[in-house]
Amino acid sequence: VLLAGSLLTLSSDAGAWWIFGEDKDNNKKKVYTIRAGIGLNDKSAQFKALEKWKQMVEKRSDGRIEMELYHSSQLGDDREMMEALQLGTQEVTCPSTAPIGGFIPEFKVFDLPFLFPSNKAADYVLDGPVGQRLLKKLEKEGLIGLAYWENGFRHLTNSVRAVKTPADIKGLKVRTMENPIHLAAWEAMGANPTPMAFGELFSAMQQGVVDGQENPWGTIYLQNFYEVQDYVTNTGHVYSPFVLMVSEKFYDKLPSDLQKILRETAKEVKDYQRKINREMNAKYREKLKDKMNVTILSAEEKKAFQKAVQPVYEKYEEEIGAGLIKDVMNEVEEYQNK
Ligand code: KDG
Repeated sequence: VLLAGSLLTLSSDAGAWWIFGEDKDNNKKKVYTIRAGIGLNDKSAQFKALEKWKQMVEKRSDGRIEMELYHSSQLGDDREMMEALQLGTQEVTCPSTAPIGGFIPEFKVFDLPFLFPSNKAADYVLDGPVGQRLLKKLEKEGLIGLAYWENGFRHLTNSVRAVKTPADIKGLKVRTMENPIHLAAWEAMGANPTPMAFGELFSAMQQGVVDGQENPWGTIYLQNFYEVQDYVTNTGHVYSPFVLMVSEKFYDKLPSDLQKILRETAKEVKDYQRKINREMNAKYREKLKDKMNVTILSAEEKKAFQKAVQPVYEKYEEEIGAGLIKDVMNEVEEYQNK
């Protein structure tokens, strides 16, 4: 009776009724804002894919999710952004797996040198049971892994000399991502590696704090690294996956239909992101020939680098887990025998 009474009172006053109706509507249309940040710039395949994802999410959620995109480490580096996701002060980021190793040790498996023979083999493992098992582990750290996107095979650039053999690497100061496996691999190849956030890399190369770095062709070109680096070699020493992830604190607040939209669209955009990333890496590899001294190693020459980093597998076997390394290798083999 009381409720009916109050409704009656409201409806007898046109203004109050309007507010009541509007309020109900607002509840249904609560808008959630996602701030998505990455380290690469707005020309990267990663950013183009985020733009596509934003369009899809905003459309499918009928405007109930709004996405703001930030590039070039505007919101911080990979590690800082993951920490912000944990705190719930940022909603989405897409780091390389390398810095994820500092949160979930098992992720270090993907950064073992020369693990994946091709990006198709990487797709098979990442989208398969082992990759998905690891994504799930992120939840322990307050992070929800939505999908693996691609950074790609990394190649060494430097400002000192052309690199054709591991001996040419001796003494080069190489910037690495923040990951002990990357450090160990470069040490094993004779370099003098220094971990550093991506946002500091260009000026570090410009000022000679480091001699070199390693990243995929697209990044070397689109971040203008050729302006401060003269030599590049197709070392392809490691394949870097990206993980598109969302803050669990934020995700838990979303109604389930919106959670589903995020999960589904992240997977759909994955194929687009990988496709344009591969096209860009192929295109910029050619374009770099006009900008840098490019050394292309034969399969035989690459073996010397592979041999040099072999001790890294033994060194990290215990920390990563011999079983996990084996699982990944078995899936790579399964892909190759398909
Ligand atoms: O947006 C991704 C970057 O933050 C970073 O992961 C790029 O490969 C990278 C690097 O070298 O730090």
